[in-house]
Amino acid sequence: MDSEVTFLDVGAACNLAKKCGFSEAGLVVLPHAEESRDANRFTKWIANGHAGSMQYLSRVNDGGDLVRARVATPFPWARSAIVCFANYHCEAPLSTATHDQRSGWIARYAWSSQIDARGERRPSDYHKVLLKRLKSLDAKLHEKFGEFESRAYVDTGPVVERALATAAGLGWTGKNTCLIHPKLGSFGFLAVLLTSLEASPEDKRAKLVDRCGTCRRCLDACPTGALIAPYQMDATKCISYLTIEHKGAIAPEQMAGMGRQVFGCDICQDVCPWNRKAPIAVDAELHPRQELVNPALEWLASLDERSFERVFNGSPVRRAGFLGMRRNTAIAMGNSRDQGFASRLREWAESADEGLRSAARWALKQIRNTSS
Ligand code: B12
Ligand code: SF4
Ligand code: SF4
Repeated sequence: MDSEVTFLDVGAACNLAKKCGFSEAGLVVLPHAEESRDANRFTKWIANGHAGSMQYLSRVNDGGDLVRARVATPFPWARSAIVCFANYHCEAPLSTATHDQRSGWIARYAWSSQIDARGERRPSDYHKVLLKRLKSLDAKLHEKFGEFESRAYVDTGPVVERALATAAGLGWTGKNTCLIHPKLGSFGFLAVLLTSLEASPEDKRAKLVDRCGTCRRCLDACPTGALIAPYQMDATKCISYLTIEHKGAIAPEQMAGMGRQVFGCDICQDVCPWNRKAPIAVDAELHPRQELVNPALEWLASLDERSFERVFNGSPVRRAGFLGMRRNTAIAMGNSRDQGFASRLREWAESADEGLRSAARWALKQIRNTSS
């Protein structure tokens, strides 16, 4: 233990985070200056029903407080947070670039892969990849500071990561609600290490100002109206929610807007000028799989449960589930208006699964309406 070091300082924290494989990092003293504002925004978002069926977001403690609204509620010992950013931008085309409606779109963040111990390329999942990096950062800090309390989270912890990232000076919240780093853009994952270490007060970074200006490309491009106002999303309308989080049948009025997105959605980031010059990530553990870029709908439809497991085991795509992906594929087929999908859809229209059945029946109707 280094007895000279009493405070965690931003330079040291960021350097260590970069050594552990992150593209960028910031440090925030807790509670931070804008915690009450952010807690109010989160509370209002939940009260408006914008979280839909994602019940884990609206969990309350015995005192009735929303667990996620303030870091101090679940983690009263937390004095600082190191917020890390891992770039996942890559060379592949944008979702908005293709006009081939017979191909689907899987969100860029889910393309990742790495070479396994046997030398084979296998799907990777950012949750696991980045948690390992956060744990190594945690271990390095323990070497330096000795005993202290800490928790490492990538996506799944009870914290609003984008609020912490903004407070840590990593970027600003765009009108599409994404955290935008001024140099790296928004195709980046966030990972948070909460610690009981006091952070040096003079290390507080100046918060980055909003650089969206008069732009509103994301609001105009969102096909389902999920961005209900600048900086505000109703997740129940977002294609990412519908294709990944929402289980079962999707309302017919929502299916047309989903276009060809079969897992997640990148539209409001693909149109964002801040992603145009963003550097390409070189990350062996998050290497894009070409077969997931503009995948043919017919290929996705042809996967049976076993081959689905082979292709997606270890990948974030597995979260949607086999039948969920079939449901999403059926909707994309309907939106393609391509007659060639009719026989596959007729088969699915008799499925025992309500989500798939209703999607396939809706899709057949779209195709029939086009041909009549
Ligand atoms: C639930 C969730 C979703 C939901 C809801 C998304 C949402 N906008 O709230 C759904 C399923 C739709 C979703 C989609 C996606 N998600 Co998501 N998601 C989460 C999760 C688990 C919680 C988010 C949350 O608490 N939302 C509630 C709202 C209130 O909070 P927020 O939007 O995160 O926070 C900011 C804004 O709301 C803003 N705000 C609110 N009101 C106002 C008003 C004004 C004036 C201003 C300026 C700001 C403002 O303040 C908050 C802080 O700055 C986080 C991980 C985590 N633990 O935080 C990942 C996370 C936000 N998701 C992530 C990703 C990658 C995605 C997708 C890109 C995946 C995809 N390609 O399909 C899309 C992006 C869609 C989008 N435009 O946001 C990343 C975001 C990285 C980044 N650079 O921003 C996160 C951080 C996961 C991670 N660890 O990397 N996600
Ligand atoms: S991810 Fe897609 S559906 Fe969701 S807000 Fe962005 S453009 Fe709209
Ligand atoms: S598209 Fe424009 S308004 Fe939307 S987040 Fe990017 S810069 Fe901001």
